[in-house]
Amino acid sequence: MGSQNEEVKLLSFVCSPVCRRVEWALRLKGVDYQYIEEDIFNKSNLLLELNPVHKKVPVLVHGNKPIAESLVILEYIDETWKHQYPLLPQDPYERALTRFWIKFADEKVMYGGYVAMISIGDEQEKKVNEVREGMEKLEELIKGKRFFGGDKVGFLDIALGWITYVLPVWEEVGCMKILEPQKCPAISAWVNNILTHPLFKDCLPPKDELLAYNHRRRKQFNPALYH
Ligand SMILES: N[C@@H](CCC(=O)N[C@@H](CS)C(=O)NCC(=O)O)C(=O)O
Repeated sequence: MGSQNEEVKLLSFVCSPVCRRVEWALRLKGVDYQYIEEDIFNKSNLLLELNPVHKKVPVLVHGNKPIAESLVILEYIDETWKHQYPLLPQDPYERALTRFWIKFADEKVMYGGYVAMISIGDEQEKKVNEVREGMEKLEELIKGKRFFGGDKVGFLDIALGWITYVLPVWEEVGCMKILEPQKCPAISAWVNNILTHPLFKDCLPPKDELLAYNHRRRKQFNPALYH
């Protein structure tokens, strides 16, 4: 088993919400790490060596062991530095529920939101409606709580944190509205709780870079919109 004291490196990309969640987890646990920015349009040999299957960031390297896939990395971090700020609930059923909602949120809400941003017309409208429905399910989950983790930030808050700062950029770039404060007042309050929390507010990507990157993605799929 790896020692907690071995060196930690994170191959990351500033605009990636799945990389950002790993940084938040490391910071919450108080783990020192070396940040390595990757150019995802011109991938380094290091990335291709460390994540030969998907060739994507994030990759966490602990000692000499690489780990890919952000949610797998988050669980690894939680298990390795288990006494420092546990992220997943201790009860197996609560843990299973947390994993269920993370999977739902990643597949339906995050991926759906991204697809909506790069889509246009009827296709975009259909996607926006699907993602809004997903958001309403998350609204039920957080009603009456400050954070998804209860009184303090937990695994779900880290996994869903992208909603607080990337979603508004996707909405702006895609000319769409997904998070409706009247329909999702608890999520809207949570967004504010996250954005004023010291962990998150000091570790967010610059908005201009997020806008530029996401416009670049939308343009790739709809070049005519950018003439
Ligand atoms: N399911 C993966 C998604 C990773 C992913 O899509 N990373 C993007 C950055 S947001 C990437 O490396 N893209 C490069 C590419 O698609 O070639 C995770 O959660 O880690």
